[in-house]
Amino acid sequence: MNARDDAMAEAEAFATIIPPGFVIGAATAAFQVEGGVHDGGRELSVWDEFTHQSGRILGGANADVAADHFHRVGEDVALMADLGIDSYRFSFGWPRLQPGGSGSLNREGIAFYDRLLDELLAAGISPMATLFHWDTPVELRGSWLNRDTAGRFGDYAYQVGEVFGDRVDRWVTINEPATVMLNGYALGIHAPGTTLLFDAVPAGHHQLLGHGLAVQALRAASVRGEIGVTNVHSPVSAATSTDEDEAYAALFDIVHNRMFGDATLLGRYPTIPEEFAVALRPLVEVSPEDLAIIHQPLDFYGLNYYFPTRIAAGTGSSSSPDGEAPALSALPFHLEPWPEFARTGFGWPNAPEFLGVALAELASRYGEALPPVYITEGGVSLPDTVLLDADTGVARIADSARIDYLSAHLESALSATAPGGAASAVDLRGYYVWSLLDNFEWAAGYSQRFGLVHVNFTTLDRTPKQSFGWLRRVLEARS
Ligand code: IFM
Repeated sequence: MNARDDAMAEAEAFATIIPPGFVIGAATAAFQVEGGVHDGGRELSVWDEFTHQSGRILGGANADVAADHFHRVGEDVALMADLGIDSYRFSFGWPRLQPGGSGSLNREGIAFYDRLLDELLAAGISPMATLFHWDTPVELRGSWLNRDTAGRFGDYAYQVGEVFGDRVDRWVTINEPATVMLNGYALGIHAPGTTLLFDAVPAGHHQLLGHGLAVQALRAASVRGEIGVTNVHSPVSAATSTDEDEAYAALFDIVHNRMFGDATLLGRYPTIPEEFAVALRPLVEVSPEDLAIIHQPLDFYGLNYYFPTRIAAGTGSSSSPDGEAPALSALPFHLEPWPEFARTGFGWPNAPEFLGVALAELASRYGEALPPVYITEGGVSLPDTVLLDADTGVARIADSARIDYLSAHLESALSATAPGGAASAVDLRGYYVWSLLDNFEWAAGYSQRFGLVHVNFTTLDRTPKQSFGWLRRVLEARS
């Protein structure tokens, strides 16, 4: 057997652990792949503004072209069909569908997503659509700090539901409101770039309100698909067992995980320790009416998992997991490294066992209130290695580390949720690889490649990586 045969035999062996009916998909988001930012009546989002401010994005990159998916949608759906995924998770671009963030939907924007949905369905690929993956229209002044944005989002959700509700199988209202609040409003490394620290909390609360209003709107629009939300969870540990480290770890768990999970699934914010009651006043003083809007029955819960977090008291380095964040040094705690884990291209700890921990935390925190779960994102950025295939002489992108990452994470999730596993109470329904394509990775620009498919950002040529071949074989070989 040559190396290729070995790899295919490994993929076939791996396929045996995937339960029948378990959904395997790949994910992208509008701003990260579409490009065509001035085409088809699209207007600007806060991310367009942010990427054109100097010093915001590594290498001065912007997403004006990104992976040019807007012009290459046919080619990209053909790649998905070749890969054999069950489902594709994408996001509707808010400024493409509703330029300006109010009024009726843009016909050319509708035509683009009509085409995408029709081609997916013709290829037998089930669409999962996210309504908001960070591209707030610039006209919504104050953005998510302004409570009105939640109402605008509900209105947008209703119209999108009316137009596409017959073809989307699963709806995600909002993707990772924690990242938007923390990176965008608290630390200033994402759009809109404010460094409000704890004063950013209203941006989280308003997204949650927007989520609740969007669920109501989608139901009012009688969409036929299931409805959920996607939160990113990072299991949090204290660096030591001192009271201070424990207290800050609990604080981080609140603002990163619990604020979003508890509100959407339990209809309350977590109990705030007295010493943080002033900093987190909007959570302490929230009205029952707002919580009732946020707490909508969900058909599924979307979990994004990338890495665990270790917290220690005291100021630390100014780097967040997503880049330089000088505002971090104003906080009384910091993120400690995890030297025991290998690191991804981004420098994130590669810790598959913590995906099982994240699922077990969902089970223990939410019990009966937890609907079926989809892992709506998981993946790794790696530098490319271009190799010449010894048999064929053809250049290929060798990313065996991505194969290892994906198989270890899927294995961790499936064993944790199997009978007898720490998260056996979780009804885990699927896993979406982040990402289908190399794309625009926010503050890191084009420096972090997460794709199963390599994108040459000069020619825009697509080249499936070794991991694409592995996943294709896994998908073919499953029972
Ligand atoms: O690229 C992002 C995505 O937009 C949201 N979740 C994390 C990914 C990797 O950083």
